[in-house]
Amino acid sequence: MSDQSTTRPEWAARTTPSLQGNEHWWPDQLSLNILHQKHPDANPLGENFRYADAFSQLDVEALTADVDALMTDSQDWWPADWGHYGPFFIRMSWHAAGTYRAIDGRGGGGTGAQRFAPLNSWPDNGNLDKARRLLWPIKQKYGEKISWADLLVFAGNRALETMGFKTFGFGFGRSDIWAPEDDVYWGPETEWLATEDERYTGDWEDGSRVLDNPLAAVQMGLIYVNPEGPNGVPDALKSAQDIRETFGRMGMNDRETAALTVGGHTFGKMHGNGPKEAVGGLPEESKIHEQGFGWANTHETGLGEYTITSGLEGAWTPTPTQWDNSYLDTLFNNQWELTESPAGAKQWEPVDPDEKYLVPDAHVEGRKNKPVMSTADMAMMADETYLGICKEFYENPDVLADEFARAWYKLLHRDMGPSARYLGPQIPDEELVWQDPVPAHEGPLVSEDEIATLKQQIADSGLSAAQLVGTAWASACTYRQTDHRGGANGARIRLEPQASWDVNLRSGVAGVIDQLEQIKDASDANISLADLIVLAGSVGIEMAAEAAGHDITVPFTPGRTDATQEQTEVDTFGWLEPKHDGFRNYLLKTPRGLPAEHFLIDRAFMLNLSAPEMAALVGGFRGIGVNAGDDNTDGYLTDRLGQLTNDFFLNLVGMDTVWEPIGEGEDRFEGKSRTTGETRWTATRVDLIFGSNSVLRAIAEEYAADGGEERMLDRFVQGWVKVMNADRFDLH
Ligand code: HEB
Repeated sequence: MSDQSTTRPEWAARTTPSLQGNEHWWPDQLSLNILHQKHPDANPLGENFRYADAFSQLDVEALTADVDALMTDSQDWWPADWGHYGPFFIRMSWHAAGTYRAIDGRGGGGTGAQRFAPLNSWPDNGNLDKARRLLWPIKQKYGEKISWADLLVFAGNRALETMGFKTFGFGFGRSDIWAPEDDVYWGPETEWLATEDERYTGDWEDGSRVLDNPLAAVQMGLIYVNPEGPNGVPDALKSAQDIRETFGRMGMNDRETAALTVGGHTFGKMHGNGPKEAVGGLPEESKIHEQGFGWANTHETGLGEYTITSGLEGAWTPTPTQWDNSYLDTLFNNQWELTESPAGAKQWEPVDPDEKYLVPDAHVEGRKNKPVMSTADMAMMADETYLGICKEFYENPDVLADEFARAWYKLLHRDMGPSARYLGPQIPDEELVWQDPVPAHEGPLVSEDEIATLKQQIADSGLSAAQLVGTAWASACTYRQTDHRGGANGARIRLEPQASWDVNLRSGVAGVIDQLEQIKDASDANISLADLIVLAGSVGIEMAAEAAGHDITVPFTPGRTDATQEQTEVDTFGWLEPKHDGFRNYLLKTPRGLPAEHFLIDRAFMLNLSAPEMAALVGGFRGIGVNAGDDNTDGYLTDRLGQLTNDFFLNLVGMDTVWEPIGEGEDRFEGKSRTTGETRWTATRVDLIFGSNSVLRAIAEEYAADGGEERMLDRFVQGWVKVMNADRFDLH
């Protein structure tokens, strides 16, 4: 494995910007880079490329036939075990999708991120560089019509089908990124597979051991758990605990977790037939002539029977390229003892197994090997709950097949959001609650005249601009581009769990929605409450702008529908709760003790906003008075509250005010007149960051300067519409 302490070449210090760049001098400085990662210029397909259009030209049957042929077309440079690449591809797809975590929606196979660091070099992704290269001729043949992201996930799905398993279906539609993701927190460690448990608090003993939020893997560089047991200790019960927690973070329950593990390890083998030391560096640090290949193995031929990947060695079943019930048969009907693989990894082998459990060698004709289990596999038997489920699966293979098919489908598609984003001919009809379904729109869209009437009724309702804007924002701002969940469509803000979220209670959202529902009920227009909430936001903005002397119209696109409570997965929607929303100066708590401004940037990222759009929205909201909580007036740097103005920026960047922290922490501040010393305003870190951070200050100055209010309004409306339509997959 790679040695992280490798000395850097002497020239590196003179070229690599990050070494002597700003991040080196001021590592704690707020970085806005994550907002501008996907620069259109970085996309070789061009700014106007739409994957859905390119995909519509794809011959899916031809692609499938080519993938099928590849499965058994063993290449000398990486021979297939048992002449079938299927299991290898399943592992590749599972590792692509399996980085997904429900808490922040990050990870997953939706972007093809496995092509880039750090994922391409994670120890757990060992030798998957070869799996992707095996697929290259197919990617080459179909070009832009099939994204890498789709191909990496499709290959494993198809692999299951070629080995006799009936999958639940498949949705294409994942478009590629072109550079590593910079926004993902993978953990605090700076060393691969560090075992100091830096990401945990609490202890095993009293059950208080907790994995840091939002992480979903036990060690840096793993997808989930350590196969050899927690930190390499072969304790199957503790392994079960780790499995439960990490799979739970992906939104998988015990049954789904057991089905995935049993189903997955019905296929293929582990690789560790040689000394670990024979394995070279990671792909991202490979020599230039190695062309991106990592894990060069100097043991014997370094491939085929000598392959070293995880270090564990052996197959789980005697029929590793065939769907059957042999995993549980092998697990339940053998006595297991702890042994070591040739690479020194701890694993379990049967004592005197019956001949029928022996596994034909993957490469050597005539040789037979004992099956093996990892400690994580033993967890399926050691843990009472998993054991009960697995017994049921063992006795009812059809139940296993159905639950594995559904869990696998969920695994591959979970990060794609609603099924409206799926493409292709293999999408199942069944609606699944984890897809956050909304009803189809029925009947004619609300007409321009009806919209005008409704807007007038909203304006006459007595609701303030702040209430209208705040409620529309509350409805839409749950969206996250990481897994495309949340947003205004469905009007889930009136359902559980949203209706009970602290931020919504504090903002009086329910009262506003009541009034809007009355307007809706009294109207003949075919408009959903979801649409009406967004329309009300437009009315609020237009009212606040008019009060400041600006005549603007906020574009509104109807077509949303209202979801039911049954269509809303209460548990996992809980992860979408805004515990912080800098746009509304709201902070219930800061995860990981990070300063509040980091969470403003994070939410702006989730909403796909640029820094200028984010700034315009924050500044505009402060003028209108959209803070969560009636008593919360932090950041209202204006003498004419309720109006859409640039006062926030004007008063922030001017020299009239001196700011001082209130109390001990640097969380809230008091702004005093520089001349009289009299207190004028209070503000939070999220407010003051616009004057303190040099990049945000540059934007703030532009908005405060002559002509800046118009520019700010343009960006405000642009950002607003982006947020309101973020989940309108029908429009993109
Ligand atoms: Fe798995 C393989 C672990 C889950 C599927 N895995 C494997 C291995 C290991 C593991 C260690 C070996 C690697 C090498 O090559 O060396 N897993 C594991 C763990 C877990 C898992 C610990 C948690 C519990 N898997 C899983 C899932 C799936 C899977 C969920 C799906 C569904 N795997 C798999 C496969 C394989 C593996 C298919 C084979 C591959 C080959 O053959 O190549």
